[in-house]
Amino acid sequence: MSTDIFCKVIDNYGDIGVCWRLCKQLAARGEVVRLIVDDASALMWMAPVFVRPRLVEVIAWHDVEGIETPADWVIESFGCELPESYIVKMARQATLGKALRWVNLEYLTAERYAEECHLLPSPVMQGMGKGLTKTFFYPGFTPQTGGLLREPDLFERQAKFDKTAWLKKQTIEWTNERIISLFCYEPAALPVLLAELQNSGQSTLLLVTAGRATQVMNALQVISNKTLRIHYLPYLTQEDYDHLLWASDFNFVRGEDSLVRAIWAGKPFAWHIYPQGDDAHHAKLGAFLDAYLAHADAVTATQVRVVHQLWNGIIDSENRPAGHTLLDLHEWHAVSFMQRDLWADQLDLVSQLRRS
Ligand code: TRH
Repeated sequence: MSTDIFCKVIDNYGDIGVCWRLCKQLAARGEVVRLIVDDASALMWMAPVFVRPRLVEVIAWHDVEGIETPADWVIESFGCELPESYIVKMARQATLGKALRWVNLEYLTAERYAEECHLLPSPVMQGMGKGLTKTFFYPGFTPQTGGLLREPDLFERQAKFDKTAWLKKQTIEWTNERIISLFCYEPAALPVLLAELQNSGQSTLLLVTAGRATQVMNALQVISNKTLRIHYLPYLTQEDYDHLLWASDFNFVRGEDSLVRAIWAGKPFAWHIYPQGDDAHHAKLGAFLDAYLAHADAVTATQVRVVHQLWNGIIDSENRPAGHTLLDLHEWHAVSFMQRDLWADQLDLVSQLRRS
């Protein structure tokens, strides 16, 4: 089985992050995988050459002409639009009788339309690809969707994870404080969070990820004090980013891929959703919270919703309901734990893809 995955990097790391995870999981099944990407620079830290699975070949988008025969499976990620020359080759293969699967992998959402549109075929009626059929694949949180990316050995690795040893290897000094990881855009409520942490009765080690989270912290000129120690991280490999989530007691995540990884970590987390111009992300966030909090008690559900509204700038700190802090973790832990197990019972994305 061979697969070509096409990826265009819009901004940030989600597009290439998801595609790379998909590449790794297909390669781990013994399949031959090519990633055709317009900007592979993030792979330098996300997947340095020494940790790359050997079966994934990374091809620059402008070198796509060099591909003579399209793979058995062609995955167009997030509507990135395949190069015409490649579509011509797909059409030629199809006329020679090759059974070729063309899948458009969509963004993850808990909104209803993911169930409605998952696996809808879209026959190409004109142009170079006339006669071919593209199938829409929607990842999601219910059995009626394409599921979530999850490696078969994920929980086994998690159970063996040694937090102390990992922190030491990363040269992170840890004196048993609560650990919080921070991966975010520019959340309006960040100063509120930092003030809460600085004035809290509990010591915290804040691990700040490289890139925008570090920049926003630098702009605020935050300095460590007795209760809040701040440690700035370099860019981590995807494996080590997972380890960071497992080592932390609370995770701030953003975009879609780190959200899924935070779910699998089974710890409480707050999601900074990728903002869209027309506020379409408000409905997306609401749909996710409905799913995540489906089994939570009313008090915890309200608390988690308020935190997400604050963190995503939907309400501002002055207007937050009385008694709500950003980090009251007690019951939240149980919610994450239970929901992780429920979602882990569903078939993972790669298995669903191969059955589709
Ligand atoms: O970077 P993101 O904000 O990506 C976004 C979203 O996916 C958004 O929906 C999309 O439209 C936009 O990109 C273009 O967040 P996300 O999705 O969590 O991707 C981050 C990836 O980076 C994820 O695979 C984890 C990885 N990562 C590392 O490997 N090492 C690191 O040190 C960090 C901080 C992240």
